[in-house]
Amino acid sequence: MNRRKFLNTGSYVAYAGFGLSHEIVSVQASELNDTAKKIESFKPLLTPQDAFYDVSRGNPKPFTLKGKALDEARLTPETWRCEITADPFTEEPHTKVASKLEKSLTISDGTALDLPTLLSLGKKHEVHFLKAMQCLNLATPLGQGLWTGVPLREVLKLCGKMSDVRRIYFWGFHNNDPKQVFKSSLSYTQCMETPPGELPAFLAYRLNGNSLSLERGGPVRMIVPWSHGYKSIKWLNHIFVTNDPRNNDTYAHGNNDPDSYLKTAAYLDSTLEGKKFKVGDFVTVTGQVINGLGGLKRVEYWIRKVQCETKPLGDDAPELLEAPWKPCELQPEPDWKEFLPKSAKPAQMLGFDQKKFKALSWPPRYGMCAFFVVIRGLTPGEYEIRARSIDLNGYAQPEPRPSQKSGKNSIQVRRIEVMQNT
Ligand SMILES: Nc1nc2c(c(=O)[nH]1)N[C@H]1C(S)=C(S)[C@@H](COP(=O)(O)O)O[C@H]1N2
Ligand SMILES: [Mo]
Repeated sequence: MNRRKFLNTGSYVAYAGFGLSHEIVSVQASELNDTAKKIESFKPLLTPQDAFYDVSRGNPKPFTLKGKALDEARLTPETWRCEITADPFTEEPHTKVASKLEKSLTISDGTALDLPTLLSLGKKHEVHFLKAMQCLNLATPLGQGLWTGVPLREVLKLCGKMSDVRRIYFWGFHNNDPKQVFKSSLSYTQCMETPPGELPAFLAYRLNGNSLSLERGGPVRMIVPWSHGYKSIKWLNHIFVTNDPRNNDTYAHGNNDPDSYLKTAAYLDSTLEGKKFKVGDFVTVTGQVINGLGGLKRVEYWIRKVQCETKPLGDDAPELLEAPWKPCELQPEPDWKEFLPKSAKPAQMLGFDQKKFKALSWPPRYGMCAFFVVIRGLTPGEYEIRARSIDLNGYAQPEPRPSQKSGKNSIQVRRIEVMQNT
């Protein structure tokens, strides 16, 4: 980072809070882009396929298969097939009649969906979606990608008329071992109808403009734009419609909210943790913020001086709620025409103004971007730095969904030390 540049272009805002005074080196709008480019700890807006943090069950993990085993698992573009079948299940009082499909698609009768058929559906129905992949149970975003594919509802139409269907399940290759199956589901409505400006659940075959890698769940993976990662099933090979209205996702068994939406939340980069600075140094705080269900108003930070024995603060501690939180900057929106793979069309992007090719919100809905703040003037000592998001309803993280089993969004803290110059 170029400190001179900050010094020359920043206008300084000073304030005092809780006996602590420091300067926020504020960045003028015209300088935002230049400044952001110099911050080395920013994660890229589009995560390369192999740089996603991986969350996969299975033993062996499907992406480690090779050669004949890979063909037998139907995990190559030529061998990939997806079956679509109906559940004959009935049970009083909730499921009086069984679901039906006019036409099932199965491997045994040679009708299962293959990749050429899916790609040809894509010529008419393709969608692109910039999505933050976030595990409901992890406090760091896994990555962000531009996912491309065909809406699940268009694929279901291949089966003709559906009747008495209230949930749609899907799962992927699991070593033919029922104990390893990882499945997820949507309600009939969530599958068939999409709110204006949003995107439907879709079968993705490209990521960042390239074929979806085996490690990221290729040849074909489900993407559920609004939800946490557990709905986005990798190595997809079965779609199963049922009239059982209950949610029986694999994640429901783990005490998780099985119909969660992504949470609006700020996540601090871990690079700051334990860092030592000298008096007069610029302290650059960075992280990533997800624009979730409640939208995003801003990201804030709070820095306080601490002693070794200072007790940790709960997210509802009065000191924290009443602290002098100050706004952070968001990484600027890129020039999408330059930035996105050529194949991405604005008309098929969630939350984009189709004529201007700009996101309707920043970061785009269910996407994320980096945030930062530059601080100077800290006196020697140890500090805690926190960040939180404020949603469009005015709720500060982790409200309005403090239950961490509907997504990890507790307020993160990093400790740094400022040392006396010797
Ligand atoms: N088939 C299958 N799909 C899966 C999983 C899995 O274990 N098996 N894990 C899910 C979970 S819990 C998450 S958070 C995301 C992680 O996606 P990634 O590994 O591409 O980052 O994949 C989801 N899809
Ligand atoms: Mo997950």
